[in-house]
Amino acid sequence: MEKYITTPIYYLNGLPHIGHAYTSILGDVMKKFEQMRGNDVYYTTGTDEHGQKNQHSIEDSGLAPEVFLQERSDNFRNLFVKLGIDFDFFVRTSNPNHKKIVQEILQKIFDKGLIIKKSYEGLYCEGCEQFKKKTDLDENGCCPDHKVAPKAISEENYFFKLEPYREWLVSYIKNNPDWIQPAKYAHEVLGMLKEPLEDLCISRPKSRVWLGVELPFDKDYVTYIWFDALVNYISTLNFGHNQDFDKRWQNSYHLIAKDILKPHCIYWPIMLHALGVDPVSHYFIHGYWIGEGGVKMSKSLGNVVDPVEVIDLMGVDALRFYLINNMTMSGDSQISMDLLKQGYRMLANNIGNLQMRVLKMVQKNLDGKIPSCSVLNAEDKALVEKIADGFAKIYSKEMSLETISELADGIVKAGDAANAYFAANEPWVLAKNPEKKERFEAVVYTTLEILRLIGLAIYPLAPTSAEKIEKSLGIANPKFVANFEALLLKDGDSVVVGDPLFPMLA
Ligand code: ME8
Repeated sequence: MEKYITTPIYYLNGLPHIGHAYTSILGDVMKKFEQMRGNDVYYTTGTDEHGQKNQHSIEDSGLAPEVFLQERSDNFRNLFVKLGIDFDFFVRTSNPNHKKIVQEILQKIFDKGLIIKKSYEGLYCEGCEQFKKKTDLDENGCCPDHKVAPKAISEENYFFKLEPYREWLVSYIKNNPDWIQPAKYAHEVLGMLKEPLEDLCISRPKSRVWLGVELPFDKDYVTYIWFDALVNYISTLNFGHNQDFDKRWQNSYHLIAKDILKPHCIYWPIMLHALGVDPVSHYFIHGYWIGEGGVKMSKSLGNVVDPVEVIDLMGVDALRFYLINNMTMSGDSQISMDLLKQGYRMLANNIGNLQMRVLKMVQKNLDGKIPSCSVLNAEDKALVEKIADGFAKIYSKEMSLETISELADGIVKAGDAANAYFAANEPWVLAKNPEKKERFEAVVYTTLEILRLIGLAIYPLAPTSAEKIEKSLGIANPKFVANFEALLLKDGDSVVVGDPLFPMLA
């Protein structure tokens, strides 16, 4: 099946942090998970290069806009490459094809008579790039996310009427309970739809904002950043110029954090509906990584964990695993260097040590060769099969945030079970007794086979480690396919004792 996974495209007013890394890693994990199940996935991430917030950063930098945008966008792209993120296309909204499609869509909606011009007064939060209602603000009259009072703005602009679509959207959400996941966010959106929707201001006068896509029907204006940015999800598929557009769009997944629920789950489906296009098939919405001080990490607040520092300390896979394993489904999740180190040690003790201990035993006592599975007793087999079936079950589920988090949990549990089995059977004692040779071989085979299954299952989360695990078990060209048949390790194959998967931290 053809599938399409997207992340938000990130603003360029700061450096990428753990929050951005997380959503883009999550998309990559989902892509690999789907690929292991035989699906053909197109995955995009990228940068949002227009609007007032980016414009002010360019002005502050003193650089030429193209130079600034290129440099800042490359920061994201380079980090994502470093994180092993296998995107198929890196979106940049400054791309001429994207701009052309934004203009075509605006013209279509304008020609349908859905856009009007009027003067407007409102409170604008530059951090959100959105007008705010008084009821959206905290007790100090500030934006709850950015802790800054929005600016009062009065100007003539173009507007897109949302209210005529409200009833349709409410029924769509109610009739498609899996559309917005987790369900609490669907309820949140339904809450926003209780009141009539204000007209969406879709333009900005060039006198205030010059960094944007010019309106095709008025040269004095640029397009509102959200109207432009959301279109990336279909301009990437070359909407309006691609006969196969529906093939991907009908199995599409938007990954976002809860900060951008309203533009994604209200403006975007309405824009598409006005164009006669179905909404995205699924939204997967996650919470925030909360930094020190207990507030959302953000560039504007300056309390971010630097992903490059984490990679330099503990490597890509440990960071990827930590993020997937520790984002709670119910809300926000704490992150700090100390917590990351704890997560690293857990991986090192759980999978890393086990792998090293058993491989060294094979090297020392079995001439480096994998023993035969014929010596396994019923208990050994039951353990391997239980773990294999557990992974098979997870890999047969509908893809969701929950499934991916269950996968991380299943890996840790399989590692725990293998460690408990290893400790209880004391192969280091068996190895010394020639009469127990068969039992020794059975314990070693069982442990190696569980490691093989873990290596397969962990691939989406920790691809380099997965490859290392499989290769250490004598599988020269590992294929990462969701086939969890048990007892496939071949006797006589040679194990390879390499460096530890997760060495002691400096
Ligand atoms: O909103 N925890 O860009 P943005 C978890 N350009 N995820 C986080 C996070 C945190 N603390 N901080 C950021 C924009 N993110 C628009 C999007 S899409 C058409 C346009 C992640 O740079 C998360 O995915 O503010 C969040 O939704 C996104 O970055 C916001 O990135």
